[in-house]
Amino acid sequence: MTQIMLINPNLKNTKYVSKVNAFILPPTSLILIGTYLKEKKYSVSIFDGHIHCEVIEDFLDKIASTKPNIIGMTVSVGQYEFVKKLGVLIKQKFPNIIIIVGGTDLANKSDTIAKTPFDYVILGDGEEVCLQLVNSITNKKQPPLIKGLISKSENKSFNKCFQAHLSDIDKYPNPDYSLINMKEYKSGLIYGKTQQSIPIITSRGCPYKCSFCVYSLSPKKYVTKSAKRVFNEIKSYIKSGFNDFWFCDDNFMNDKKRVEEICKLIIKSNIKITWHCMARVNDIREELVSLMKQAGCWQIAFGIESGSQEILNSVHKGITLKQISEAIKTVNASNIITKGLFILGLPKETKKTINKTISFAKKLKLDMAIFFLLSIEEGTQISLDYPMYGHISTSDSVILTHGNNIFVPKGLTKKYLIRKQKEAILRFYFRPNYLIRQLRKRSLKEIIHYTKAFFKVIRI
Ligand code: B12
Ligand code: SF4
Repeated sequence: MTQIMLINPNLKNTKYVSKVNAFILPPTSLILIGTYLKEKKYSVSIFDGHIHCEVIEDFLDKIASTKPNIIGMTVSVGQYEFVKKLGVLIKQKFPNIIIIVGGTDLANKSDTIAKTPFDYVILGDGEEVCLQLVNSITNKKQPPLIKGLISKSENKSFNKCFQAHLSDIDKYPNPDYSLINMKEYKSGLIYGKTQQSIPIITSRGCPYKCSFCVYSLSPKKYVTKSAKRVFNEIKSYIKSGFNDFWFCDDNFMNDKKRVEEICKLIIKSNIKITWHCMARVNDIREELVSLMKQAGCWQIAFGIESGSQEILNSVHKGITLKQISEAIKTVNASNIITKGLFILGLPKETKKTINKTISFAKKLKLDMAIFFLLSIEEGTQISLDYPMYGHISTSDSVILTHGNNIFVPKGLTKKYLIRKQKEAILRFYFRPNYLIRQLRKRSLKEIIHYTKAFFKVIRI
């Protein structure tokens, strides 16, 4: 019988987990792939290195005891070289095991499959492609010639154009969280109201093209699950004992009618849940926010990026400072927590625009502000344009940024950016007015939790 072992090839204490030690999130992509294969009667297990592995050899021990025929690994941002290294070790010790890899970041690599230890690479949405591939392996047939699949026998290089995209995401089964032990994960009160917040993907892609984002060059079309389907998924989790959720779509509120329907279904059914989401400020409407609050929404995170209109325009964010101020005011009025995500050091940034961003963040009456430095991701518009505006500098001493490849705009230095990031955090959080507002809005448990996290971040 075909035994499939899905692996999250990360170690305990990888940077973004260990530095702030605030959260460990479930491997959503593996749960989706695993659920679909399980529904098709395959035997599937998920092994998460984030939870169980101190060193790379720990994966080999687990593989030896699980004895799979097929290993599927997900490649998250910054993990490609590690996954290749693990692939080589697996092939040395278990040459007969077939290795399949998938994940958004793969399509941005310029490798050819022949140079890797992988037997198959899946580009784009993996459900259908993986099922067809596993069927053919099980039936000892040639791998199918389908979009999204690269086999060892071909000498193709990875390329966005080969990505598979699902158009109907309603028809897939509700993700089966019994494939993992949810108790081993923690949302850290950053990604949930409780420690076990279930991530729900209600859409794929995004119709916007912000130049620092992977969607700026992606051919992926924006697709959504229907409101009924989303509600059905929520009910299935409630049955399993979960009532706190994170709609982790990049742009949850893009289809406002759909959000309204989801909220109405929740309110009508009288279920008591809590949830949070990420949205764009231009989608905020007073009546909709009020419905969201009634339906259990406790936090909305906004990509605000900059306090300078020129910088916002130059990264094609498609929003104005006025829209940002109005949206935050509206959401604050409904007593939903507002979280602003900023980037310091975008192309064309100067000392003046960075200071503008910090002052703007303070003026907005946000409940939380996170100041990232720009890490240039492969496959984004910025990754092509950046040499015109500055250079990349590697650093290990950067906080709240996963990649080490920090962008430094012309006229600024890495040291200056790191100093400004800490200054931004201090100036935003150390204000009497801010602290008084938070004491009124947050529970004692949350205040203690965030204070601890704050000091951890500041000490780095
Ligand atoms: C949740 C999340 C996180 C969580 C991680 C949670 C986790 N458990 O891994 C946190 C907050 C920690 C995080 C951090 C970062 N993230 Co993030 N994150 C997301 C988010 C919002 C949802 C991920 C998700 O669950 N997607 C849903 C699943 C269904 O999609 P998927 O993962 O692509 O999986 C499908 C396919 O890729 C494929 N597949 C994937 N794995 C496998 C494995 C096999 C075997 C097969 C067959 C198929 C397959 O099939 C899946 C189903 O179709 C996405 C945006 C989004 N909506 O996708 C961004 C996103 C993935 N993150 C992104 C980035 C840039 C980052 C950071 C680098 C940010 C930063 N600078 O710090 C860090 C990197 C950390 C890391 N090592 O991954 C980018 C990735 C860009 C890229 N190059 O691909 C995204 C796309 C956001 C964006 N719009 O730019 N992130
Ligand atoms: S940054 Fe947000 S709004 Fe912009 S393209 Fe990416 S997901 Fe869409």
